[in-house]
Amino acid sequence: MESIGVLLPYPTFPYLEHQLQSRFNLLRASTKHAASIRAAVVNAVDGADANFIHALPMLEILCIYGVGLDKIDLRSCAERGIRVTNTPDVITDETADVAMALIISLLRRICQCDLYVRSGNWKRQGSSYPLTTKFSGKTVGILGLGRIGKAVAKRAEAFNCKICYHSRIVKTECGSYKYYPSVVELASNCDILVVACSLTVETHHIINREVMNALGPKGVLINVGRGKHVDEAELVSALIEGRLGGAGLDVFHDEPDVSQELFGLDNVVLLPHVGSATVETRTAMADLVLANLEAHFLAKPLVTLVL
Ligand code: 8YV
Repeated sequence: MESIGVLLPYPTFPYLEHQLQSRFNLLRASTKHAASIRAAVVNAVDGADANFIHALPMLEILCIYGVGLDKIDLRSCAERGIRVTNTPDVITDETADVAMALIISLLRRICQCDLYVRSGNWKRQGSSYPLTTKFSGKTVGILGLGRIGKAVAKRAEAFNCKICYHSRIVKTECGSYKYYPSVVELASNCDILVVACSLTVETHHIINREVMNALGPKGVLINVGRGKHVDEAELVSALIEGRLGGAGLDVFHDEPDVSQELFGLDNVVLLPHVGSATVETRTAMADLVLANLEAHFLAKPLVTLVL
C-alpha cells in the first residue's frame, strides 16, 4: 500500500507516524499533494472541518486518532461518501481511570497533601493535614452512560458507591442504576457528577449555573468529556462563591487556555487533557487507526472487473 497517499496534517504519536510511514505514502501537507490523498489521519482534538475535507478531492477515508467526533465535519463527509473511523473501546478504561483519579485526588486533597510533605510543612508544623472528604459509599451521578460512563460506573461500584445517571435514553441493561430524566434532577441527587457524554449542539454548556447550584456546596463536578460541556465562567463563579464544592477537570473550554481564576483554588484538580495519554492506550489507538486504514484499502477489490 506504499502508493496510497495518507495525509497526517499534525505531528502525532511517533509509533503511529512510523507505522504510517512504513505502510503508506505518508504526506504531511495537503497543498501540493491534495489530488493524491486518499486517506487522512487526524487527532480527535484538532479534528477536520469542512475546509479540510473539501481541500482533498480524492479523500476516501478519514481516520480519527481518538474517540470524540465533535471536531469532525460529519455532514461534509457524508455528502462526499467519505468513510469516518475512530478508536472506541481501546480508550474507555484509561479515560474512566482518569475520572476516578480526579475524584479521589479532589476529595482526599492528594495534590495538596503531597505538597504539604514536599514543602516541609508537615515537619515544621508537626500536625497532620486537615481532614478531607470520604469517597467510598457516595452517590455518583453519570451524565452519558455510554462506554466511558459505564466504565466509570463499574469502577465507582467497586468503591461501594450508588450509581445514578442521565442519558438520552434509559439504559435497560443498567437496571440497577437510577435514571433521572434531566441533568438538574441528576445533579440534585448525587454527590459527584461525572461528565462522560459526547459533545453535541444539545450538550454544549449542559453543565450550567442551574446544574452547578443543584450539585451544591458539597457536590463535585468531574469532567472527562469536553471542556465545552461546561460553562467555564459560571464554574469559576460557583467555585469561588461556594455554590459548588469542587471540580476535577481533564478538559477545558478553550484548551490549552484555562481560566486563570481556577489556578488559585484548592478545591479543583486540573489535568492537561490526558484521558487517553498512556503508552499502552495510545499504541492501541494507533493500531486501530492502522487496522481501519487496512480494512478500507484491502477490503476493496484490488482489481475492478469490467464485464
Ligand atoms: C484523544 C480525546 O484521545 O479521544 C478523544 O476524543 O479526547 C483525546 O484525548 C487524544 O487527543 C488523541 O487523539
